[in-house]
Amino acid sequence: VPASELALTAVLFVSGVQKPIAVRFDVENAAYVAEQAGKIKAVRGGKAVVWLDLTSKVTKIWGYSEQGLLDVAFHPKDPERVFVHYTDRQGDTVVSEFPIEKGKPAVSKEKIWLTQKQPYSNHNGGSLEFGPDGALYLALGDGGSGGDPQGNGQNPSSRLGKILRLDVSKDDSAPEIWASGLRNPWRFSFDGRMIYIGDVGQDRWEEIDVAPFKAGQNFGWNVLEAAECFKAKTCDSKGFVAPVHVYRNGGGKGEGCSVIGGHVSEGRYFYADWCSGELRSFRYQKGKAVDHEDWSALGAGKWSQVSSLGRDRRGAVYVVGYDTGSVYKLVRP
Ligand SMILES: [Ca+2]
Repeated sequence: VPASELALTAVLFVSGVQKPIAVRFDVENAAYVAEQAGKIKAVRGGKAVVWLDLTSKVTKIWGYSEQGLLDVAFHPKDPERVFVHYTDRQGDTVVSEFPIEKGKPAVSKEKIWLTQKQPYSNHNGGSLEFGPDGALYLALGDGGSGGDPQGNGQNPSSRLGKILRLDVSKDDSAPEIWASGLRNPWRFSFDGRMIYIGDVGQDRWEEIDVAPFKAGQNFGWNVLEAAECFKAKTCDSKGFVAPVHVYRNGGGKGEGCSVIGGHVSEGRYFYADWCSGELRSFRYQKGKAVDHEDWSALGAGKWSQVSSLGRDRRGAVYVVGYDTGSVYKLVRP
């Protein structure tokens, strides 16, 4: 038992939610759980109550599909603005905003900021995060299928395979491409002036990128899968940001199947894997991932299929269990 396991324990935060994919916190640090089928539930006194129902707008979900409601983000300063990221009834991406009036979102006043055609049902990205500059950042996957057949990751005129920046302080902003060369960055987060991206891998490698908060960086997909050439035997990796941490995936032979990017708390970056339910952390130091720790034992009998991690406004980390329909909070005992 690593010594660090003694310093954290996982306590049940809320249960009885259906296929949860995110836990988020508003300006007042009140918690909300987003369900993939389209409901956002407010957690009040340990109970989850429907707060915003987008079921009629989002793609009907099935099995372990990658569509539906994907994330929710509360404006960091304005308590009357909430943003959502989902795939619609046609399977296309929508990022929109609802005004919050007297604590309730006005469902009829949806403002659509972005729509994006999706060529395949998978790799829709998901994350919605406010950056240190106050703009809203969102992740779009490479469009799907396998291997990025359309070459979207490296196509500077496609929004797919990118992280986009949206200045929501102006009424009529258009999204700009902020980072490229990503396969399916389901979850990314900011910590100070750094971005941490969990980029879900193809045949061999799950990847975590850590980079300065700076526009125009290219993370290599699909020339590279993590640090390896993807299709060609040799390739030119010049100009691509190399991952700081990778692990093997694939067919139960690897360590997992899909990285779930997480959050930094007290200097540790926590992340998980969708299949294995593993929860791990590292510290980012001078371009390297160091002090790797395995927290998976905290989840024994508690969660399976981790879909997301959360961080509240005081810095505590949460684990979202998809199959178990529950959220756990990591606390110091
Ligand atoms: Ca990469």
